[in-house]
Amino acid sequence: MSGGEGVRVSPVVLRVAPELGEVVRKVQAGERLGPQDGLLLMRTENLMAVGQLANEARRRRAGNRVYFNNNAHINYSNVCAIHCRFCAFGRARQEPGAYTMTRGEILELAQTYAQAGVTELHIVGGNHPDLPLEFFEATLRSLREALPAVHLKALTAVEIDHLANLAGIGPEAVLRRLQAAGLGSLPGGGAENFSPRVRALICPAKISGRRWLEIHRLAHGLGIRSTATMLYGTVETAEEVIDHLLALRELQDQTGGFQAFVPLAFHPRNTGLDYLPGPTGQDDLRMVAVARLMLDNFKYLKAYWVMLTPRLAQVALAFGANDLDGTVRRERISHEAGATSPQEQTKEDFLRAIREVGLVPAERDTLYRVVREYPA
Ligand code: V47
Repeated sequence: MSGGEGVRVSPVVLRVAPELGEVVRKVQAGERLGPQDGLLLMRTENLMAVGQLANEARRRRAGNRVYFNNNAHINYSNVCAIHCRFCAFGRARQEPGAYTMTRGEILELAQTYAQAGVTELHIVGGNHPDLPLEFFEATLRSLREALPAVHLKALTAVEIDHLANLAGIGPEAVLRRLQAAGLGSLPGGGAENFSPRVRALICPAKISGRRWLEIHRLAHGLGIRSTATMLYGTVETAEEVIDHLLALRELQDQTGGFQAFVPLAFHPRNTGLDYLPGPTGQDDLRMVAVARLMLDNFKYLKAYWVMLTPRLAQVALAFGANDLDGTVRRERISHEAGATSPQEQTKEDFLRAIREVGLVPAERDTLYRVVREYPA
């Protein structure tokens, strides 16, 4: 963050949370926060003070617009060769409930969504043991030919790594081939928490955090923008949250290729970690606020209503978030893990949620170009 002007942190913050004095000073001076500042923000009992600081940082960095888009998710297959303990979506090939869509089915569903006006398809699935790179090239090509105006945000770094292994080539070559076939950007899934300790406990067979970052770096180098995420509410410590955010901030300093950050609230139901309670509502808000304060080089921070519920996502707009993701339409990954949010939000739902809290709605495309502005 640069320049201290415009930060209006109420003196009440300092009175009720004196331990944040140095952090408040840094935010006001536009100084970058370090790991110890992050830990203070994670640990202070005064969540409202953290929220107020983050709200001011959001206002200064990104203004009063709150963004959303008209998008749809297509989860092409739940067949997955790695069995992450936090996931309720993945299935072994022969397991009841396993499904894989054909290219024709994906195209047909995409066309239905396009008729409803979507500008983005978010296409992700499991690490399918026998869907080769050629399947994804052909699928993206048919989608691009049929729907040239729709942005294809497809395949997480985990799937890119898997396709590279199947094809016996490197991830950069995979990204180049997919880009030539119509890939527009990479979604942020699969980051979880980068800590090797956390990964060993919750997703031991998944690519490392280092590999996830390397694939996003390669994508940025090819001009493919991407999203950053972090799963929270499993077994991570406050230090591991801050380290994850700092790793994202460092890569963003180097490439500028991340468009947005999305904290993902763990949903335990039907997962191998169903004995965990999952994050509290206060954890959800703290994660949004801490991310806004630590990620000073990210302009957009999503309150992902699918995992937060639309009501808490609206509250998160006062804790540093400035994007509500999109209409989504049909989501399986968190709903299979117990998410209680609806399957879809309409444009009117977003307009109402944003206006009710005095902010200004803007419909965007995937690359954050404003498609339509609305009065406050
Ligand atoms: O990759 C899986 C996580 C991700 C669970 O790129 C879980 O703009 C909570 O990545 N509880 C999928 N989280 C969602 C995702 C996403 C969502 C919205 C926008 C963007 C973007 C990306 O959700 C998975 C995994 O990291 N996840 N299981 C669970 N039980």
